[in-house]
Amino acid sequence: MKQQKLFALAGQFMLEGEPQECVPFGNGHINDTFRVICRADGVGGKTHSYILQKINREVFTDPEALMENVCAVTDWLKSKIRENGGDVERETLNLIPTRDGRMYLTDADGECWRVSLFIDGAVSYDLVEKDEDFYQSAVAFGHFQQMLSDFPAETLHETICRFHDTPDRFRKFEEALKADSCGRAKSVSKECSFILERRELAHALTDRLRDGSLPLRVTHNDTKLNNIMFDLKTGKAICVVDLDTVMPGLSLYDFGDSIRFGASTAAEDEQDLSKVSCSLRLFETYVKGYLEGCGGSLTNTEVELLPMGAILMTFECGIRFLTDYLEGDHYFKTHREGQNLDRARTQLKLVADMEEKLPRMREIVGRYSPRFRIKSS
Ligand code: ADP
Ligand code: GN1
Ligand code: MG
Repeated sequence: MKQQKLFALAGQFMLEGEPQECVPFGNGHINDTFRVICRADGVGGKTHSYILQKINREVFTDPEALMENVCAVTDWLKSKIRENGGDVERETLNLIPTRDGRMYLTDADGECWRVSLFIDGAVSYDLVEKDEDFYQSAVAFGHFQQMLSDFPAETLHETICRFHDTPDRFRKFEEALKADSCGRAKSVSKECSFILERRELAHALTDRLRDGSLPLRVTHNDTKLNNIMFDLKTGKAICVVDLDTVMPGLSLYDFGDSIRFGASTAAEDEQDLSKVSCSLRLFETYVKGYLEGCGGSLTNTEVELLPMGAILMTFECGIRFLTDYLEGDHYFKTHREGQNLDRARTQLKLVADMEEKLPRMREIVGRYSPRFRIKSS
């Protein structure tokens, strides 16, 4: 997109200074994200950075509801952060209103844009570089869960219907496979069989929600490592970003999605599957941090099912990537041919690996949860 158009869009928000630079930023799969650098008038004027994002309208069909959620959740978090003596400008997202007081802007093409403060001196990671970072992210996501534990969940909109309803994802996959709109099904029969053999698995969490053995909570629902910012000086995970999918859900979704992405020994789109496995060392690191961050707020059943959460979220993501591949890659952004298929393959490889490691995963969880001793069978 042309700089001039981006400058004009950014200029409609309450920014400090004039936009000087606007560059694509980050590795998200959904929204279009830019970093905008503004400079105040005069020589040596102070610079201010912002994140400008185009909300993906194919994914988020009701931007008004989405932005209401983000505003409500960030207001809530800000009051908690203040109570804890934290820095509200760096520990949660700060949305910048438009010059006419709206929280987002609709352009002439009907696209929706929003701006938030850029979190300076911080970075996000696409792969775990140090175990300590993964531990920090676990504490932060656990703490995020805890800060929202008394948020009135019924006031939140469901920004994506049935987002982590794995049986529904399974049904949609079967439909895509049947329709085979791009003629790709034949080339992925091995992957499809792997999924189809696990029809029962898809119900592992939703059945427990339905029968009341798992509590509905306010959850982030997209807890991958690059949705958390780390302070460059202290190394601490300071801010959870990408709040578009915050809505009622299961704690196991958040735990599981973090493991799926962060405990893998390879990138999400790695083509050499021999490099892909679930690191039990990283699994243990995350369990420790997450249980600490949650501060004893999880029930025994939630703790017991943490390993199952990891398997389910990985399985679901594999199903989603493969469905998107079958349907012609219209949901997740891709940067090369076959990328969604590669992503699906890594997820399915991880599922197989986690199934084998399940007894050891349970044993690890048992070690970190004194209230709960899990049999490793
Ligand atoms: P997507 O939904 O496409 O994943 P995100 O909201 O996660 O979009 O943004 C993409 C990336 O931009 C994030 O992974 C993070 O690295 C970076 N990012 C997002 N918000 C901020 C912010 N306020 N300050 C600094 N970096 C940010
Ligand atoms: C998307 O937006 P991003 O890149 O943080 C997706 C997640 C998937 C993830 C897979 C709204 O996350 O659900 O798990 O890609 N977000 C949405 O990497 O669908
Ligand atoms: Mg993201």
